[in-house]
Amino acid sequence: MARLVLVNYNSSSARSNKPPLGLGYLASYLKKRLDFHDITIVDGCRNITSRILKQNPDVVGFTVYSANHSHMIELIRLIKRKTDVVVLAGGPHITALPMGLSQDIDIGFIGEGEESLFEFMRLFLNSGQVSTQQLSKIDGLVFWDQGRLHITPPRSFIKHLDTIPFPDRDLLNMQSYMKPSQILMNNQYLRGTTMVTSRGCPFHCIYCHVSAKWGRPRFHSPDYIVEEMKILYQRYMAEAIYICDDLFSHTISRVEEIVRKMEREGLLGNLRFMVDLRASMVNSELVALLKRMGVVKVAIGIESGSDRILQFLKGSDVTVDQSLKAVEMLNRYGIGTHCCFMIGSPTETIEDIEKTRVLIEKILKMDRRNFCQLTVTTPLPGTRLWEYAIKRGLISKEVDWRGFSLSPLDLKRSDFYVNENIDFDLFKELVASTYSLCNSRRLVSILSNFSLRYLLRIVSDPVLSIRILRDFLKHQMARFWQGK
Ligand code: B12
Ligand code: SF4
Repeated sequence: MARLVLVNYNSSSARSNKPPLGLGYLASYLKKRLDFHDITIVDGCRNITSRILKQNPDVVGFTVYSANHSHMIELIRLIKRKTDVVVLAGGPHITALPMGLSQDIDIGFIGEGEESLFEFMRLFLNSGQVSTQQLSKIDGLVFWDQGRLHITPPRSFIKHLDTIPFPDRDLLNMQSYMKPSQILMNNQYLRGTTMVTSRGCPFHCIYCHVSAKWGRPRFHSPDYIVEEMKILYQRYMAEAIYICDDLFSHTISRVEEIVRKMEREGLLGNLRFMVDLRASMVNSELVALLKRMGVVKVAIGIESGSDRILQFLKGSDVTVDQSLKAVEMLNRYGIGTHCCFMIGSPTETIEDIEKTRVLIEKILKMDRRNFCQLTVTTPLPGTRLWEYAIKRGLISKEVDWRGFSLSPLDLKRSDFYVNENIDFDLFKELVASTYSLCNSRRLVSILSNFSLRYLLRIVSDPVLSIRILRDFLKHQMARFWQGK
């Protein structure tokens, strides 16, 4: 019997505290369709090579992000030097740049992985190998054959998402993922985790890979969603769930049905949620529903205080005024926001950045539960921004992924800098001061969110106390070095 190991490798620079649900779905799908159970998921960054080899695998499958691409190739080379395994890779980077498949990877999986991996594993389990002739009959693959890359026709999406079982969280170290320090909502550390209720997004923001990768949105049914919530609540004892769909509120009737089902299952009031919304979709009917569901935090891509830049990034259906009104409305219902901003976009001027800074200040002053996050506009492969930047010669196609990071704290090289107006050294200073501004009210916010109940909980849990202190100090240090 063959053994499959699925790997989500986080380099120390891109460490994740959220479980790799994509691998969990792949595992549960193979179990369902093939009755194949010899699957392990190896996650994290410590001793990763020995942990993979210990499983004695026949096939190893890696998730590849642009951010971890170079680390991943190094890891794959190491594994291949030590053992003779078939190396598969899927995920956002392979999907975005299939023709850039490294020679170290035997087969790349483009887009949604469940059906393609099922077809591959079915053949592999039959004879212990899969010929290139057989591979060419599987949709959604890219592979090497005698030094040449072959790409098969695109894989069509699974029509009914509910046919995919819940991600196999038992293969993941959920105890570690669900430590209270991992899900932070309104500065309260809760025992929580993530789930996905849909795939795809109807919008086409220039910097985002999602609509290109996932196509038109598909949804899990409210029955499926609430059943998964129930498992997270009862079996994994979750207090909070971050629904990391790209856009949770596609329609109000869908959210309504979810809330009704939650009520019937006795879940209302027992779970707190964070969801992602688009400002143009926020209205009082939706916000009242979210409040009822238990949503305490909403992530919104506000991106810029300049309408000109915002429209370049997101299209003409969102304005700065609308974003501000969305935050105001959420706050009115007692919901905190996680507002995402980006600076360094093409054609952006110092005046545009100033408008963004003014907006950040306004939002932070509006409510202590508002948090502003800053990233540097980065052309990710598979996005229109990537095409735009290549076409204008702002970046090179031959990118060294080792320098890749979206974090303002890692801004060392200009390889991914796509603004033509502001000198890179000056830009670094602007990033540092805007980053500091985003975090300027953090302490006030932390202190004002301390309820007596929460304080007692922290005091009675020394591990949680140490974690909170550590996170706080880490953050202050980062601010200090940024300011320097
Ligand atoms: C939740 C999330 C996170 C979480 C958790 C990530 C995780 N461990 O899964 C956190 C917050 C940690 C995170 C971090 C980052 N993320 Co993120 N994230 C997402 C988000 C919103 C959902 C991921 C998800 O669960 N999708 C649902 C599952 C079903 O899809 P999936 O994981 O892609 O897996 C499917 C396929 O890709 C494929 N597949 C995946 N792996 C494999 C492996 C094999 C062998 C096979 C056969 C198939 C296969 O099959 C799976 C099932 O269909 C996506 C957007 C999106 N909708 O995908 C962005 C997204 C993946 N993230 C993105 C980015 C940029 C990042 C960061 C770089 C951000 C940062 N500033 O650091 C880091 C990188 C992390 C790293 N490890 O290097 C980009 C990736 C773009 C790119 N070219 O790499 C995305 C696409 C969003 C975007 N901006 O466009 N992210
Ligand atoms: S950023 Fe959000 S709204 Fe825009 S295309 Fe991506 S997922 Fe959709």
